[in-house]
Amino acid sequence: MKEKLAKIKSMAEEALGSAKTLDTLEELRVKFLGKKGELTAVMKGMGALSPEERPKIGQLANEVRDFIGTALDEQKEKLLAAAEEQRIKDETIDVTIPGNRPKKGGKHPLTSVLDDLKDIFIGMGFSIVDGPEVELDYYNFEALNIPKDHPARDTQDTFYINDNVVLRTQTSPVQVRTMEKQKPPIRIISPGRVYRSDAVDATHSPVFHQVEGLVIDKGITMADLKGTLELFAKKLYGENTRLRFRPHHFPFTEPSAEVDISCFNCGGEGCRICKGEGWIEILGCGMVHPKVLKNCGIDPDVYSGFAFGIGLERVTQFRYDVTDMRLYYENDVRFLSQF
Ligand code: 2U9
Repeated sequence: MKEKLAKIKSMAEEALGSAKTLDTLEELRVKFLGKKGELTAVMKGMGALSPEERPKIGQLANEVRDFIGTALDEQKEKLLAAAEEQRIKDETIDVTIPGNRPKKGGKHPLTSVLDDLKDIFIGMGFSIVDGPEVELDYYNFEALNIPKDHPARDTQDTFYINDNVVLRTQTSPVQVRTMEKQKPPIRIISPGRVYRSDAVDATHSPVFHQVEGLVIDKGITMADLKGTLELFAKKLYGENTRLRFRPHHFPFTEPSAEVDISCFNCGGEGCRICKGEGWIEILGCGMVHPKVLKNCGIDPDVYSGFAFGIGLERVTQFRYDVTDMRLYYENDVRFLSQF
């Protein structure tokens, strides 16, 4: 039995010394010290020993059990220490490696041009006014002298929420609401989203953006309209820009005009950008119709005013040479990162 115990001790010593994981250590504990382990088997056999031998072998067995227990603890400590050392090594930070540069965001081209437009008009004393995109038929059409049978009112052109409510087709209702609330002088621009029932292609979108302007005061004439728009165009497209007013018709202005700028690319010679015309149409405008003033509670015998409407997508197209409107809305970073 002595030999058996000595063998268990030397086997355990060797096996524990070479154990590489905590799982292996646990297996060895069960193998040597467990209920069905080798040492227990020896102790169970002690009943067959003589009374003189029993305490000696008993003491020896205890010594072997303590030895194995201590060896298990020591090996466990060693493994834990080695694991900790490895972890610290793995977590070492190389502070000399360059960091990951975060990608910088930027303004959407429409936002960028809108910000420029706002700056220009704020510089001329205009305020910026917001309003609802879901609008009453009255503010979008009726108050603006757009008659019941006007094609713009057709469901083919306008999104109807119900008989009296539409998605605004222009930002003009914002001006109507302002005139109802505020006495002249009024000098405002109303930028924002507008909706028309158009199919998507390179030049149409059911959602686009307008910047409309309105000036109302005593003695406002078409000279004020021309002067204001000329200053605006020169600031946006350069000092050499010339304007051309062509007669037009809008129900809410009289007289009305469409405005072209001399081509900023060729100066009027004719090129790809102006399609050989030398002129580029950028906005519509006119003197506010007396009926519209009256509808908004302003006496047309005392006050007069002018209004204009600018398509933001169109102005941006000429600023950045964007040839397809869809690019504005697809959020492709390859497009957006160019601005
Ligand atoms: C009130 C009175 C008059 C706003 C105006 C235009 C001319 C115009 C177009 C520009 C390109 C629409 O986005 S577009 O297709 N707009 O030509 N807009 S005058 O006239 C008003 C507005 C409000 C009370």
